[in-house]
Amino acid sequence: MPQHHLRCFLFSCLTLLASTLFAQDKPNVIVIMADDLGYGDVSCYGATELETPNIDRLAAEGQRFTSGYCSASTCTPTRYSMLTGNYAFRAKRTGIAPPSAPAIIKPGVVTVASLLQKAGYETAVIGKWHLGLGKEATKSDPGGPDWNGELNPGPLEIGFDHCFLLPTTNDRVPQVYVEDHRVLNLDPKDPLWVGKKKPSEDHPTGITHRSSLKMDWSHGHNSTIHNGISRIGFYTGGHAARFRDEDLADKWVEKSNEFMEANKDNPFFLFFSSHDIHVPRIPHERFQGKTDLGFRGDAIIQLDWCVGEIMKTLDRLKLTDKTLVVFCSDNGPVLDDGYVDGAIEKIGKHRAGGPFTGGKYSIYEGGTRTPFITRWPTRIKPGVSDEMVCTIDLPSSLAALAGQKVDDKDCVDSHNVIDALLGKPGASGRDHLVQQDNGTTGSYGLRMGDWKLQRHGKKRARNVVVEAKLANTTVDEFQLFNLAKDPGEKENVLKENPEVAKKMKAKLNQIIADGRSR
Ligand code: NG6
Ligand code: CA
Repeated sequence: MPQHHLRCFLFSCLTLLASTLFAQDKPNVIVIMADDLGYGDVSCYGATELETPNIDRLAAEGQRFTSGYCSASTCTPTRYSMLTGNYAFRAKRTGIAPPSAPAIIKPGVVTVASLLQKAGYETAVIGKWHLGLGKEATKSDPGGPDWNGELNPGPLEIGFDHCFLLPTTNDRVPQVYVEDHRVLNLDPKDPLWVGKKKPSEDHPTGITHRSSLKMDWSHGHNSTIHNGISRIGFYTGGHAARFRDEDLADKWVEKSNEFMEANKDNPFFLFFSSHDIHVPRIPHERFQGKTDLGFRGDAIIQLDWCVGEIMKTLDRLKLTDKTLVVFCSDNGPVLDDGYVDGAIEKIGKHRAGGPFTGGKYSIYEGGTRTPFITRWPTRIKPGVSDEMVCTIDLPSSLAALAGQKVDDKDCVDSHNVIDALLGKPGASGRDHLVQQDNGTTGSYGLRMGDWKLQRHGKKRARNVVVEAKLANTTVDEFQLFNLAKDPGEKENVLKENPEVAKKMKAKLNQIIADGRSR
């Protein structure tokens, strides 16, 4: 072999070796996203009426953030932003998705999953999706999910190698699992039909068969009945494919264990998308009655169990030291979200939003400030961080961790806060964050340092805590709060601080108008 060929050959070998070593150096990443879990719902964030030992252990071994946020106070927009790194208010139809919504994130859009996939990770989402499946509607085709055929596009078209899903959210039809592009266990002789209108005069619903329900509804949620619970939307067929609500958490853990085991020798990214503690709250029988808070509290215990099982699997596979775990929520708490499950009656001393006002659907802090924990034993020194971080920052931050460059045109609101997430001394989080609700009211929050500006599109604030209950109130269009002195956003100090208010109003307008904030 001529000498320069030999040199070339040796150089290629070294590069290959280096990239293999580097790939092994990349930590696994698990994002555990809870559903509707409030700041005060777990014991390491101050809950006293129940105990969450596994989530507490995660916090004790990692960083617990006191200013950890999701970007919206409902599910679909937070999940859209967590994956794409773009504020949901910039895109149409990113509000709560109906059962038959087409895929909201279009194929090829850069996501946290595609960035990590490009960095050599095996990627999976397991659990609740609620970001639509299937094609866009056209004149001749209604679009949306083809339940009996290919459910495409979906997660596999935006960077996930595998998915095992609850397609929407469990108070919406249908109660089936979707694995990759298909409904699991579907019998072609019993096709699945999903629609908005009652399929026949005698189709049993939550209205016609109310007395047969195992959990009554309080608003909405009165269409097709499955497993004794009436839902939003109608469906028929697909009986062999239907699951029991009680078994969801076990299934997410089972599938996650399979995925981690299969990928124990290569870097993986797992988005563990829990359905707990969203309604209908139907924890497995073994968790029912575990708390005095009713099924809402019991569902928190079930969520904590899931976290414990994932940690056990990491320990067993000797992956704990090689894995960054991020624990977060998709929006703040709600008590009655459509079913009569005792959440209000049994609340007692429990404060789901911790010291904050507002919850799900709200731009008060309680709507988006949620538990947020990072753990990676070999890299993160245990502690508590007051730095501001948000689920929308995961694409840029995790890309940086995996050595991937994020193009300027992508993830336009995702800040690289990886050093803050890893708890590095002196590292800062974001200096501003826009908080949105479901995106339908024109209401926004803007936090900058200790200041919080609220802009209420319709001068109505939803789900504000009054005497531990969540209620709607009428508010001024603009309000300003000093969170350092008044974390509960009780005293509007806008009149006393006109300059701060002016600056923040301008900043909010600018972030919206610029189309980007990174
Ligand atoms: C609301 C539902 C609520 C819940 C929410 C979505 C009614 C009256 N309310 O429209 O029960 O399903 O949508 O929650 O139907 S989320 O966490 O998935 O965003
Ligand atoms: Ca939610």
